[in-house]
Amino acid sequence: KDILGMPQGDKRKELFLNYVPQLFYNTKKGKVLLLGKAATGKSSIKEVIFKGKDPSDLLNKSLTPTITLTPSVHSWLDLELGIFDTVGQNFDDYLEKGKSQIMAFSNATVIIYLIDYAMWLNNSDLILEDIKNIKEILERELYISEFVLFLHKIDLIDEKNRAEKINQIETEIQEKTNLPLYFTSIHPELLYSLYDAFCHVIRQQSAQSSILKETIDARIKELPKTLCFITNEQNSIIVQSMTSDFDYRRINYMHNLIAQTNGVFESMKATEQIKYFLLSTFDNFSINMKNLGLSDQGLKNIVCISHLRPDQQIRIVDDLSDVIKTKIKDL
Ligand SMILES: Nc1nc2c(ncn2[C@@H]2O[C@H](COP(=O)(O)OP(=O)(O)OP(=O)(O)O)[C@@H](O)[C@H]2O)c(=O)[nH]1
Ligand SMILES: [Mg+2]
Repeated sequence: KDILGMPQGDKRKELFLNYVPQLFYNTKKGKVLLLGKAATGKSSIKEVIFKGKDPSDLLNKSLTPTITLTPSVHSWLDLELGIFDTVGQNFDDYLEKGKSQIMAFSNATVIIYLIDYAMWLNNSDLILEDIKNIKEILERELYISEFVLFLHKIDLIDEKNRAEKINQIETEIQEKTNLPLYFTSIHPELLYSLYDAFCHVIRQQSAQSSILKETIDARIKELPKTLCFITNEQNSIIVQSMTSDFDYRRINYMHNLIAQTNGVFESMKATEQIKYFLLSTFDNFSINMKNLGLSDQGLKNIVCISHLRPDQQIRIVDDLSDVIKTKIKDL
């Protein structure tokens, strides 16, 4: 050994070579901080997105309130994401200078402040005060986190006035905070809103995510009534793209159908060599699911739903999965 206690000669070379993958491996780390008052839905969001929990179960049977700051690590494409689920009841502690604040805020890449829709109606001043305080902490402590707002539980807005109400709230919050704002819900019919928001926030951090999104957007843009998405091992949607003529009210129906089909596809894959799963509906939709064979990269299936003929759609999905494989492996 030399004076630093490092082995000499071949042993040293071996040690170095063992470290090479750690030095050059492409995984980036990220930290997502979930903030918000008690019962705004932080833990529910974490369970749905990162643990693949059934959102209907979480709506029917609530989780117990979080009692200590709970970090957990999840892989998300090329990112290793630490999710910091905070204690709503102690929200004010995070605003005070001290240990809780440092644990929560330090090194956060993204801070998501959750606004409960009902609370916004009754107590918007308190919420705006929280947001102002968080902004001040970021400026004072020179944190460079991305700060975004989720207005959560939009299922509680009457469907007839939802679009209008959302517009109105958006204008008001933008005027007062000038922060990126997403409208979300874990209600099964609106779950896509949560996936969309999350994918959007994470896209800024993940090279893979932006490449996948650009690739799919470009490939499907001329296709008739098309929705295409990619899932990970937890069956969470990590990238989603659709054409403007795709009726967004059908997204939920399609997600549910795919979720059911997925179970069948999985058990068949376990015993048979299945390449595609293809369905046709009476209203002329072809639905096609294919395993990407990229589990090492955190990707599972590509799913495409469109008004194409089944054979045309298979070609598109094949094409897309080939392009995706090359691009992901080139990263
Ligand atoms: N209607 C509706 N309820 C939701 C939604 N998301 C979560 N909830 C409900 O909100 C309540 C609180 O959810 P939690 O996820 O425990 O909230 P939290 O922010 O983690 O709360 P603390 O741990 O106390 O800070 C539960 O009853 C959930 O079922 C949603 O999108 N819509
Ligand atoms: Mg919680």
